[in-house]
Amino acid sequence: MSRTFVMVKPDGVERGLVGRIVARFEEKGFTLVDAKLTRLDRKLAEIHYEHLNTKPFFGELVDFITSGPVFAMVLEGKDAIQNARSLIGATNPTEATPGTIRGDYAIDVSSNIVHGSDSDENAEREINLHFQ
Ligand code: IDP
Ligand code: MG
Repeated sequence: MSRTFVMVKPDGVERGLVGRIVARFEEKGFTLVDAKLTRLDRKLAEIHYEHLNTKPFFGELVDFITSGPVFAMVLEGKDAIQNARSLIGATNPTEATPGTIRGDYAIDVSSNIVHGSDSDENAEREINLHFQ
């Protein structure tokens, strides 16, 4: 068993998709171990996405993720990071397979509905960052 950090982004919350997205993870077999509706301040968002701070879209990314409430979760299950990433789908929704969350609910890479940790060490870092 391992844990991952998943967050419904402001577009998903605004579109009323939180319940459906949580259900997708529960149906897959994950256990929800912690969750909160919250809003990231700029500093927290910059730390969350610090690995991308040299990218040209970094400012836009921080603007977007701080633009409204997010729904942050800790999910537990076997191979949690990999299983969550495969359910979430490719970063660019154009390449995300139908049946994945991004494949079914998103159309634009800059508002792709959901975040999921990409490695064991980032999962631990993100859980500690958002659920102190
Ligand atoms: P991930 O969310 O699939 O792990 P990352 O490479 O960690 O993808 O990028 C974080 C977020 O930054 C993506 O989910 C996406 O919303 C945004 N992003 C990634 N690449 C681009 C881009 O080329 N233009 C605009 N936004 C991007
Ligand atoms: Mg990532």
